[in-house]
Amino acid sequence: MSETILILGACGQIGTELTQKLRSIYGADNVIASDIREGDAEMMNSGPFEIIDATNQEQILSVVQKHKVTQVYLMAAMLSATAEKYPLKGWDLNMTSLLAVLELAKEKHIQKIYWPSSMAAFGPTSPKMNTPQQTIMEPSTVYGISKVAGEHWCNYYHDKYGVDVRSIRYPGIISWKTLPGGGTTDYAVDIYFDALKKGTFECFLSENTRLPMMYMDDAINATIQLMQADEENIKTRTSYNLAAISFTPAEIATEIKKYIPEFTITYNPDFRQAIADSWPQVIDDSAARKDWGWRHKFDLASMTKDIITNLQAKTE
Ligand code: AKB
Repeated sequence: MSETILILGACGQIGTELTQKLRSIYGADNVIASDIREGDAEMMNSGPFEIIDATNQEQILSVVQKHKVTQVYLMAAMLSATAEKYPLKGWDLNMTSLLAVLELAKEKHIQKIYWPSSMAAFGPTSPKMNTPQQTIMEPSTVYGISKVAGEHWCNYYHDKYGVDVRSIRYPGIISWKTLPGGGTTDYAVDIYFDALKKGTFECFLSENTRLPMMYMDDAINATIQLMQADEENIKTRTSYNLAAISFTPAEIATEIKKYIPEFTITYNPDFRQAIADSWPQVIDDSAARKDWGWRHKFDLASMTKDIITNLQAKTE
């Protein structure tokens, strides 16, 4: 069956690259990008685009009906650091948008939903090493609370109404095409830009803060692979743990120095340190590997090489 896909939050860090990849697979006309405001020229010119406030169920429904949408990827969200500053706004955006698309699926307007959860769904009482798929989940951030609640809503709509909703607990996602905004793992993106531009970087996390991370290419492949998996292979309807690499600011700096020997890093931890300290260090994603065949491709060395090569080529 042919698919028509709507991406909510298409202009964000993951949405931008997800839109490009889905357009290359399903055809540009079959992937409708949307966001609360217009995107850059590439986004606006590469296929259909609609202005949608992801918390407005009526707006979503009218675009779903206009384009006969079958699948929705809900990528609009307020990330951990920003949501700590605006707790109720974070909760409202993250929850209202999810409940809006779950309701549309319940009413059979759409057939399949993708919704990202995060490692932020874990908290200080979760095991930090090899954090299991199922374990204690008592997050200490608003973002994390919205992710745990969202996971349970997904599971509830699946069990109660048969909604085909699929989800991944993303680690920190590292990209060079579109910058993230408002996350605690953003340092691992900013560091590459500052290394190339200024030769130095002030890190808002301390040198030995180990966090699970993943290169964007792997994250996009995992997302699409999960959405394309046969329904009988999806055994988890809360959200799947997903992992690739775990590193500290000191380790990423060492890797960057292989390309930019004069690069220096300083540490000035701020409020984001407490958020990072509440999260896992290494995640066990064996359920995703077993159920739908997830494998990551990039480690810290290959990711760094790819990012630096691409950023250098862009500035030449
Ligand atoms: C954040 O730092 O808030 C996000 C996440 C881990 O979900 N990148």
